[in-house]
Amino acid sequence: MASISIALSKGRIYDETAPLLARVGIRPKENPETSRKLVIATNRRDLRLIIVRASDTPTYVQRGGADLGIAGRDVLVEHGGEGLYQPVDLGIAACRMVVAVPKGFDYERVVRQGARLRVATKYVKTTREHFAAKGVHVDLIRLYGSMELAPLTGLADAIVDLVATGRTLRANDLVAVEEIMPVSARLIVNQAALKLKSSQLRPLVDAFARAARGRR
Ligand code: PRT
Ligand code: MG
Repeated sequence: MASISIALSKGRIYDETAPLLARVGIRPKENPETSRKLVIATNRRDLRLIIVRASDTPTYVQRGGADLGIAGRDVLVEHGGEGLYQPVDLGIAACRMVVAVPKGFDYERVVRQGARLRVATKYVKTTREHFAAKGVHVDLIRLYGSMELAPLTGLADAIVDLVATGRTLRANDLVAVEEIMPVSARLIVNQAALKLKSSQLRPLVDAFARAARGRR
């Protein structure tokens, strides 16, 4: 049997994927959260887990570094999704991508008046497309994390980031003024692998789909 691999990231994605893996019958030999190994064997001799940065998952699967992957819609939209099938919305790691501004900042007025908006985000492409569609001129400031800090320090007028409970925004006196998209994690598949290893991959994709339905 050919060897197959699933790329996923530690933290939120692994936490919420672990019960799905169990339901699909995949038992990692080590806990990725505590192990330093980046390639983790499982109870299935033909299947291993590849531990990657969340934003690298689509790249690994697109280029065949992994056959399957689990990635947030935020990461997939920003990547573009070329070379990937996205057959299953797993419904896990749910949140929303929003535009947020400091409390008291009149976002609607800036948009109405067509003023330039300085927006900090790690989702540069998604953000550019969102504001282009609205006809709003933006100066994009690319950050790699802690976007919430940008408006507090005068670096930006607004941010585009993910919100789950809303606690982080509140703690930093920011408010969401616009939803860009609802986000959850999807199962992704390398298109060539699905053809070449279809006898192994098709049943796995179906099993993930059933496991995801089961958790709702
Ligand atoms: O850490 P690294 O740089 O490797 O990558 P990452 O930070 O993108 O990874 P991780 O593990 O933090 O997130 C992985 C995926 O989880 C994301 O790509 C999303 O699809 C999903 N997800 C779901 C979230 C959240 N919910 C979320 N709340 N990712 C991040 N957040 C952050 C958000 O950016 C903000 O800073 O949590 C904060 C807001 O949370 P609340 O609950 O205070 O609103
Ligand atoms: Mg993180």
